[in-house]
Order: sequence, then structure tokens, then C-alpha cells
Amino acid sequence: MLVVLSTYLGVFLRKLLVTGGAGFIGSNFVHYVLENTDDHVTVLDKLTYAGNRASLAGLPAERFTFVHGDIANPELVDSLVGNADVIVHYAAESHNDNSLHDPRPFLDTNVIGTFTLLEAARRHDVRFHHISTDEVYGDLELDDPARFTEQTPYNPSSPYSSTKAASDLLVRAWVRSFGVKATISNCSNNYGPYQHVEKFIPRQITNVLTGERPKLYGAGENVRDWIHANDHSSAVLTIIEKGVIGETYLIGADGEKNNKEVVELILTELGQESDAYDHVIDRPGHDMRYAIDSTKLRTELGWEPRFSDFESGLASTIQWYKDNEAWWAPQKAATEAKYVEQGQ
Ligand code: NAD
Ligand code: TDX
Repeated sequence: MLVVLSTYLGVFLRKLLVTGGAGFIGSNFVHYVLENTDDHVTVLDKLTYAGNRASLAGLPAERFTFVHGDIANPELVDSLVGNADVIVHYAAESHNDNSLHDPRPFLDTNVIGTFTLLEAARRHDVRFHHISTDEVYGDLELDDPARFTEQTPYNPSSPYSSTKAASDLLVRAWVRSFGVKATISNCSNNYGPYQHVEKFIPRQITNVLTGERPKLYGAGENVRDWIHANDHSSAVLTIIEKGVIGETYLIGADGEKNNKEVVELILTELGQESDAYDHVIDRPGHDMRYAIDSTKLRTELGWEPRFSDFESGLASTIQWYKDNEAWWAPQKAATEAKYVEQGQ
């Protein structure tokens, strides 16, 4: 009743400022929030090669505003933060391979951009939730029974993960030194709709759909801990609503799989022979294994993932790419040309 009435009156329970909301996980979060709450969402996005306005098509105009701009622009950020109740900070340069060839944008966005947002959150005393990654913890051996926890020491490997680690440390310092009301979440590898074709799962799905063979880096034994983007969104909303200021929460759904297994599943689902892929040169410094222990989030905040079956989540993701060729086709040729140049 409250929800219906507040929407009718144009009064929203919360005004969220979502940075990077035109990217993969940010757009999934915006859809999730608009479907499951009565909040108003303003997206701030620079629309880099990774941002796509089409990922936000069809959202209700009275509950959604799009602002095209840079999180490192202090005047723009200040004006938007001053009108928000909560900042949910997804914007980043996010691809490890790109960071190995051109690290500069990773520093500008992931470090200076986060700093710019934190300063505005401090000035306006606005709640801040920082989206980060399990890659800040480095990697694990294949035969190590351990998983990452909130106590694991930081040990990032790539320019991407080191800038994410730097951004996490800035958030912690702004909490302790200036009392900014922030929380942090470090999530494992996401899959689902609206993911750019440069990333592993969409690259292999769209390779098969365009008659190319999937490409595995090295031996393909590296392990990632997969979570559906929808489950990441429900976890972030839970932390915004129930998380303790100053705390870090790891997000994961017990989805460990090696890359070879994932490629074989994609090929089988698409009716191909399961070995119809190529091995290509490995990523320099390639992290071997990520694995998340999300006990804290589950026991302290009561969160549970819904997509516990990776194979059916993957099948529905494959179906989404089959149904939405117009969304990904414009980026496919340029993305593959870049990989070919890199020998991958
Ligand atoms: P993405 O690359 O798909 O999207 C990033 C978005 O940020 C794009 O819309 C882009 O236009 C925008 N952006 C980039 N620079 C900007 C700037 N300076 N100002 C404003 N907007 C800018 O990334 P993603 O995979 O959706 O990742 C989102 C967040 O989640 C990142 O912070 C990433 O570190 C984190 N994360 C990702 C994963 C994963 O599996 N993809 C896992 C854990 C954490
Ligand atoms: O063509 C490929 N072949 C391949 O074998 C590509 C693109 C990747 N890989 C491998 C590398 C990794 O072991 O697949 C795995 C996943 O690769 P990415 O999709 O590039 O993801 P990763 O490097 O694990 O990082 C992702 O998860 C953590 C996101 O891109 C990050 O933003 C997030 O922080």
C-alpha cells in the first residue's frame, strides 16, 4: 500500500545514485531495483565502450533518470550526490586484459573517480556502497581447500585488480578518517544478460553463434566462482538495507568451475561437439583460482542466492544472447579484432 501510494504521489522511499548503471552489473542492478523496490534511480555513466544505453531501455520515466557524465568530474558529481540518499558505485574500467595493454584509464576511473565520489559523499553526508571484486585478494592454488574471506590479506595481481584494491582502501580510509557512511562488497565472477562480449562467457557464446571457435587461455584449468548478476543485485540491496557501516561483505554463490568445463557446457548447450574450441596464448600473470566464502553475508544479513544451479543459469544466459543479437552484434567484430591482434 505504502509502495503504491508513494509512487502515485511521486514520493520515493530512497533516491539511489547508481554509477556505471549502463554497464553489465550496474544495468542488472537498476532493473532489479526498479522491479523489487519503490526507489528512484539516477544513473551516472560515461558510456565508455562498455556502457550501453540499450541495456536501460524501457524503464519507467517517472522512476529513472539517466545522466551522461564522468565520475571523475567533481562539479557534476557534487550536484548529483547532493540530491541522493545512497550512492551505489559500480562504475569502473573492468576488464583485466585491457588493463594489461593500457592501464591509464583504470587509474583515472577506478582510483580518481572513486576518490571524487567519496569526497562528495563526505561533503553531503550521503550513504555510500562500494562495489568491488574478489580479485583484490589475488589467487588461490587449485588444490588449496581455502576460500577468500573478509580477513584474507590484499594481494592483487593485475593493473585492474590493483586499482580496485586501491579504491577499497580509499573507502576504508574515508570511513575511518572522515566518518563517511560506507560499506564495501567484494563479489566473484558474474554472468547473465547485458555482459559485454569481451568477457569470457559472452565471448564464447557469441563466437559459437557467429561460427567462430571458443578461445581458452592456456590450458583452461583456471577456476572462477560464478554468480548470476541477479544474485549479486539482491546481495547489494541487502547490504544497503541491513549492512553495518564500515563493514566489508564477500558475495559468492558456491559456483566454482574451471574455464574448460564452462566452454564445454556452452558448446554442448549450443549443439556442438564439446571439444570444438582452441587454446590460445595465456593472459600474463593469469590468476589461477578464485573462491568466495560468503558465510558473513548469509549468517549476519540473511542473504541467499536464488540461481544455485549454474547449468540452468548458463542455459538462460545463452538463450538471452540468442534472442538479443541486436544488442551485442555491433561490438563483436571490433572486440574480436582486438583479441586477434593480441594473439588471443
Ligand atoms: P562494465 O565494464 O560492464 O561496466 C562499467 C560501466 O561503467 C560502463 O557502463 C561504463 O560506461 C561505466 N564507466 C566507466 N568509466 C566511467 C567513468 N569514468 N564515469 C562514469 N561511468 C564510467 O563492468 P561490470 O562488469 O558491470 O562491473 C561493474 C562493477 O562491478 C565494477 O566496479 C567491477 O569492478 C565490479 N565487479 C565486476 C565483476 C564481474 O564479474 N564483471 C565481479 C566483481 C566485481
Ligand atoms: O577469451 C577468453 N578466454 C579465456 O580463457 C577470455 C576473455 C577469458 N578467458 C579466461 C580468463 C579467466 O580465467 O576466462 C576467465 C574469466 O575471464 P574474464 O571474463 O576476463 O574475467 P576475470 O579476468 O576473471 O575478471 C572478471 O571477474 C572479476 C571481471 O572481468 C572483473 O571485472 C571482476 O572483477
